[in-house]
Formats: sequence, C-alpha cells, structure tokens
Amino acid sequence: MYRLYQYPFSQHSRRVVSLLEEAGLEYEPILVDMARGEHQSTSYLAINPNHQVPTLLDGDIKLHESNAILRYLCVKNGLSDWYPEELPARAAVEQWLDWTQCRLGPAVTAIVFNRLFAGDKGDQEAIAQGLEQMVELSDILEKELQGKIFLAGERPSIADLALASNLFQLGMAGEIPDSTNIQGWYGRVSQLDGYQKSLPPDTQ
Ligand SMILES: N[C@@H](CCC(=O)N[C@@H](CS)C(=O)NCC(=O)O)C(=O)O
Repeated sequence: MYRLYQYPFSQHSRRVVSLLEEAGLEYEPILVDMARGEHQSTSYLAINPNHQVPTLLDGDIKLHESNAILRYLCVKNGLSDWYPEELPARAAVEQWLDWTQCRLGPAVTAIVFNRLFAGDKGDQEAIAQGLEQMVELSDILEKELQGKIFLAGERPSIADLALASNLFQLGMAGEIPDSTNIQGWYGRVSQLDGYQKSLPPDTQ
C-alpha cells in the first residue's frame, strides 16, 4: 500500500490525494502537521530533506515533488485516462503541470502564505506582487479554457487536479479569478469526488 505524508492545507498534497481517491488506489495518509512544525522534525527530514509535503512511499521508492508523484502513480497503475498516452494530449498535460508548478504556484504561494499563514510577518509587498502576477496568469488561463471542458480534452487529467489544488488555495485567500471560463472549469473539477475528498476539514 502507498504511504502518503501529507497536510490537508497543502496544495501540493491535495492534488496527490485527489488522484489516489479518484483512481481508487489504496493508501495510508500520514499527517505531517505543518502548523506544529512537524515538517521540520528530524524524523520527517529523514524522509524528505526538503522539509516539504507531500512525500510518497511505495516499497523502496521514496518520492517528493507532487507532480512527479502524480506521473509515477499514473504510469505505475496504467492510469491513461488521467495521464493520456496520445502525444497531443500528453503534451498538454505536461505543459499545464509545469505551468502550474513554475508560473502559477509561486504567485499563489506568495499571496496565500503571506496573507493567511505568516501572521504578523506576512510580506505585504510579496502579496501585491503575487496579485499583480495573477492578473497576467488568469488572463492566460482564461483564454486557454475558451471552448474547453478540461485542460487536455473532454476528461480531467492530472494537470486539472494540480491546477485546481492551487486555485482552492487562492480561494482560501478570496482570490479565485471570477472570469467565466475559469469559473466553469473550476466548477467541473470541483465536482470530482476525489477532489472533494482532498479538501481540508470544514471546507468540503
Ligand atoms: N515542489 C514541491 C513543493 C511542495 C511544497 O511547497 N509544499 C509546501 C506545502 S504546500 C511545504 O511543505 N512547505 C514547507 C516548507 O517549504 O518548508 C511539490 O510539488 O511537492
């Protein structure tokens, strides 16, 4: 059985939980209570020296990086619905996974960490910069989703799960873009049972 070290308020953890739940894969969730600093503990650093969640354990394999975990689970379990094999759809999934990680993620983290998790130490300038970046990023995403059901076709993929986990985070800060295509797409991903099950307590 997979063992997943995770924290429900972590966007990177939730995308992995969404896939495990959607695909019906058996796993043991292990809470790393970040609010209590458990991600910095010696025992957790031995599992993931990056002091970050999630980490997946599968026998001798130990994996960090949420998107790498998503790809690993798909390949290992033949989840071609979630990680399509046909090249154009595969390329779209890869592109949006990387975009989520490299472009959207840092802006979301700057806003959400500093507004919600950093307390008095919240960096107001970082929030302002994140919000400014979100203007551009929302526009890119809104245009991409024009006429689309999901990012790589008519059914959801791991790219949708990854991106939606970031949007939920933005939602906690009251900053989900309110444009039509993003709202429509986010509504569709939000209806997925596995996505719902990944959400923090009291937000489902
Ligand atoms: N690139 C990593 C990022 C993971 C990450 O940033 N996790 C956050 C929670 S969402 C974390 O554990 N932060 C604690 C820290 O960096 O010390 C991934 O995709 O898994």
